[in-house]
Amino acid sequence: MSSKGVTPTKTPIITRPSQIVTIDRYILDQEQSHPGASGDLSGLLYDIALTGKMIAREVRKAGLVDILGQTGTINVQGEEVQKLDDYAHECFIKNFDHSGRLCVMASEEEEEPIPIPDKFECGNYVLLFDPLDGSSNIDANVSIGSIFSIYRRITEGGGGGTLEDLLRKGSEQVAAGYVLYGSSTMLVYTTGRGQVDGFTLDPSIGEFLLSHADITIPDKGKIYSCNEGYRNLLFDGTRRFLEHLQEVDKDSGRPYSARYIGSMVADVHRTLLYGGIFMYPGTEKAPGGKLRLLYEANPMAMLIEQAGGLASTGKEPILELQATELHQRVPLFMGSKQDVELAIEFEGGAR
Ligand code: P6P
Repeated sequence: MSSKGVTPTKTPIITRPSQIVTIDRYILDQEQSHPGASGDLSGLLYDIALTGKMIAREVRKAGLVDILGQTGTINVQGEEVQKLDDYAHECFIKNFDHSGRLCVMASEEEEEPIPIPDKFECGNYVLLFDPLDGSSNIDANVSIGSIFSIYRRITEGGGGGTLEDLLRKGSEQVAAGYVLYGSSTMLVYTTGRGQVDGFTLDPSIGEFLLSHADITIPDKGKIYSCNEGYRNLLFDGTRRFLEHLQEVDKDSGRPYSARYIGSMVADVHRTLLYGGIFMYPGTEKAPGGKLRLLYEANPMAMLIEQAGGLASTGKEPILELQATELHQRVPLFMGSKQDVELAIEFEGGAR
């Protein structure tokens, strides 16, 4: 039984709407179903859509203009910053810093919190974002994405927000989602209430149109997604879980297929639609894993669980972790409920 109280059939349940619904219309309808809504969250979601369109425009022409290649700078993760990374990072900041809806921001690309400039009003929300995840794939024309996570502020006083507003539990998110720059540009987001919806950009009119209403992840999949190059660095439980998925057993649908793009937004998007499990486990070299709790794990975990799946560190629910550092990393297993529950059994030594 998924978290929505229904047991999805084996094929992904993607309700393709018959009528044309723009994201602006959809956001407005959602707001009207919340009596007393201030409209601030709607405004933030409109700005996410705008930011996604601006970044999509540059990504689409990346191969044609000198926007490829390195900037020669290194980000807080010690990774080479790509020019498109820079552009995407600036897009988020410039589109949100004057909205009057945020009290503070944080970017996966920047060490410290990003304050709202004194000349602008502060608001009641907090935005964390990974401006262009998977950017090492840019030059290979592989799908990449932007990830966002929104909380209500917890500090009082109306002025600028603090680290306290940023270091949160994923379960406190009020909205989360991603923009996938793939064969088409898609915006997928949730504001909770068991609803995840996908919008596809029609570049000819510059509108995100509802294309995947009420996405529900299958209870069990047949795909696993993991970088098996690290097999010899994996802990025993993880290695045995992979071996279990690779055994031949028709009744339980094994062996699973392996799919790994190496771009989290693309791998999670496929998992959301087709089911199965995406995992970036801890290894002997990096026991805490690689992916960041606040910018990647929490928003993706909210989406997966709102679509009826499960997201775990292998030992505990990702959404229940209290963040203690802005860029902390976390091992993660997320996807179809049955597949993640099985992974947890192996991680915990029960199998
Ligand atoms: P690896 C991309 O660099 C990223 O942050 C995620 O998008 C992706 O899932 C992961 O790292 C890939 O890491 O170690 O498999 O190359």
